[in-house]
Amino acid sequence: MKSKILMIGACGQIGSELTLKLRRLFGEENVIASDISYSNLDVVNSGIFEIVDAQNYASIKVCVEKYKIDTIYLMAAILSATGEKYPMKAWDLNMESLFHVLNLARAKFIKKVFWPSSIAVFGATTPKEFTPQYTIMEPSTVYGITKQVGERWCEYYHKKYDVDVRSLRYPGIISWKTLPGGGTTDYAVEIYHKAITDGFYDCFLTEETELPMMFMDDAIKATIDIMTANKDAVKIRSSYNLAAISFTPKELAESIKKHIPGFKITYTPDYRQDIANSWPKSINDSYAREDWKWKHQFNIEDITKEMLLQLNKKYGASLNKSK
Ligand code: VAH
Repeated sequence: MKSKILMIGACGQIGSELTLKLRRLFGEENVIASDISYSNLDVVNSGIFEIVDAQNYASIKVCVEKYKIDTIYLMAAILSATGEKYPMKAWDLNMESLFHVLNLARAKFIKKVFWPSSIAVFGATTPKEFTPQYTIMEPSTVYGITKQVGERWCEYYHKKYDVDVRSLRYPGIISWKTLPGGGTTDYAVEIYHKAITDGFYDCFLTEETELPMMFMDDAIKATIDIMTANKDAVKIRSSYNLAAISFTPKELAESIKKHIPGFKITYTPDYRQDIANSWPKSINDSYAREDWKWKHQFNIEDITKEMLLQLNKKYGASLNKSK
């Protein structure tokens, strides 16, 4: 029997694309999208959509019972940069939503949970190159703290209550369909938009700030791979390191210049530089590659080519409209 999926945070950067992909894979009628507002019309208009408050247990439970949900993807969260502006809001949303979903699974209202962690669980004292799955973790952002604590609770609920919760430590995610919101890696999305609209980008990180990154299609594939893997293959129930590539803003700009020779970039680091400095440069995801055969596909040139192709279409269309 096909899964009945509830996507919480379906209007967000990852949630929106995950919803559209799952609808194509499992049928629109089997993927219920939800968020706190109707902020992504592609998602709202492509299938069943419900307003669900991720911080309200009853709000989630009503939706689970109404549609006989058996699987929840919990994609609602406040990310690193915004979390530093509103620390208690970030703690409340990121933790309350996780407990509600884990408790629904513990009470057997649902069977399976996906919950995203992040490389933000690592801190300045973590080895920065090829960061291992098991190592020092002293996150210095509220977002990173919620992800570290969340991983502990996921593993606890799995061991204590046999909850089938699965998780990935996402790197920075690059996509063209939905803008990211409030992340430190958002420069790697903004730069493509500005390269097309302005031919210029003022980057909020320094040119040599190397960070782990991934194209959205790879992130979506990894998420579906781990959620469809045999239960016994998912040996790590805190969260798996997940990697594709790493690059600096300078390297990304060079990749764009191959397509837009006149593109110019300047660097004006802001408060997000301190966050980026505390994160790894590259990630060792050998456990994911071994346990459930993870393999990334997109390198920096593939990403730049696809981002510029799709955004040129998007802006070209809007530019034509404005004429
Ligand atoms: C952020 N995009 O920048 C998120 C992500 C690894 C970074 O968790 O906060």
